[in-house]
Amino acid sequence: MDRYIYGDTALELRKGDITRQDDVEAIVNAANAHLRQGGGVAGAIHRAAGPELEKESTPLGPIKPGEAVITGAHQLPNEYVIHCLGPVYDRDVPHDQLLANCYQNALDICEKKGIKSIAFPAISTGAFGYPPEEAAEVALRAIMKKMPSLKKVELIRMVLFGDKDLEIHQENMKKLM
Ligand code: AR6
Repeated sequence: MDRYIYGDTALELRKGDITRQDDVEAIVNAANAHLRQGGGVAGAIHRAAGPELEKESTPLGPIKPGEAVITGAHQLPNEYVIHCLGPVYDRDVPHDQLLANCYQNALDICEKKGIKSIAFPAISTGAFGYPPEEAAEVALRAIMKKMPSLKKVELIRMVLFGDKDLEIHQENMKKLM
C-alpha cells in the first residue's frame, strides 16, 4: 500500500533521500534542539542546503520535543525546510505523543502558510532510537488523523531511506486502513 487518499489529500510512501524530493514545497528535517547541522537527515539537509540554512535556523532554537519551526530551503530544490525535534525514545515521554506532535505541528505550519506538498523522513528512528515499527504506526496514525481537516495540503510523502523501512510503513498502512 503506497498511496492513501482522503478527500483532496494524498499520503504517499516512497523509498528515497529526503534531500532529493524536487517536486515538494517543503521537506522536514529530523532536527536537533539547537537546529544545528548534526548527522543523519539533519546532516544531509544542511550539507545540501549550504551554510546559510544553519545561519537562519539556529536563532530559532532551542526547540522542545514535538515542536516544529520553518525556514527557507536555500540551495535545496524546495521552498521550505520544516525542522521537527523528535523525542529521544525512553527519555522524552510520552514518546508516542511527542512524535505525533512533530507530524501534526509540521502539517499545521503548512496549513498556515498555504504549503501544498510536504515530505517527511521517519523522525526519531535513527540517532534518537525509536523502534521503526512503533514509530511508523505513530507517524501514519498522526498524519491520517489530521488529513480530514487539511484544506491546503494536497500531498504528504513519507520518504523512507531503506527497503525495510518502506516495508514497515507499507504493512502499517494496510493495518490502519
Ligand atoms: N533521507 C531520508 N531518510 C534518511 C536520510 C536521508 N537522507 N538519512 C537518514 N535517514 P536521524 P533522528 C533515515 O538519525 O532519529 C541527528 O544527528 C534514517 O535511516 O537522521 O530523529 C540530528 O542532529 C532514520 O530511519 O534522525 C539529531 O541530533 C531516519 O531517517 C538526531 O540525529 C531518522 O534518522 C535526530 O535523530
